[in-house]
Amino acid sequence: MLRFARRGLCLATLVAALPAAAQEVRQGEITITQAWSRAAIRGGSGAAFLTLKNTGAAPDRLLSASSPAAGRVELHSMVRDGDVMRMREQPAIALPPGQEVVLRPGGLHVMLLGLNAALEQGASVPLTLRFERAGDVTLQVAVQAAGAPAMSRGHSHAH
Ligand SMILES: [Cu+2]
Repeated sequence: MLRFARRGLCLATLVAALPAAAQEVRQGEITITQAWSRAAIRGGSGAAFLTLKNTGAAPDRLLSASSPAAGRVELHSMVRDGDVMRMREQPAIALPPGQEVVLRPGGLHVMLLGLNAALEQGASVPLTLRFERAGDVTLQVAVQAAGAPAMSRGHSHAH
């Protein structure tokens, strides 16, 4: 890193690109990449996003998630209701064999409710995912700026 210290622009580019490429986690046939969350305040709620790839030949499902940082963690989707996008809890997220499922703003996400500490930019938060076949895995979710890729208008965190 020191070698790049004088090249301010390059360093900034590297840092900005880091969260997306920071970590690849494998659990059984499931590969998890690009785990990130937006910054959020203590007592509020946040959302975590990640990419799940089922490299196996059998279907799997993400059944639930948990985190010591949140009082409760739910799997959510976004559904259009007239002009407004609303969040809906999902009992599970299907992971078809050979396919990639992307949790992203405006779509599927892992909802962190009742944060017991602020999610601060640059920090990371542990998140445990429970898969039907692959089992449990804990990974670190990189916290990005609160304004990082905008979530769809109308995404309400009021629960
Ligand atoms: Cu949500």
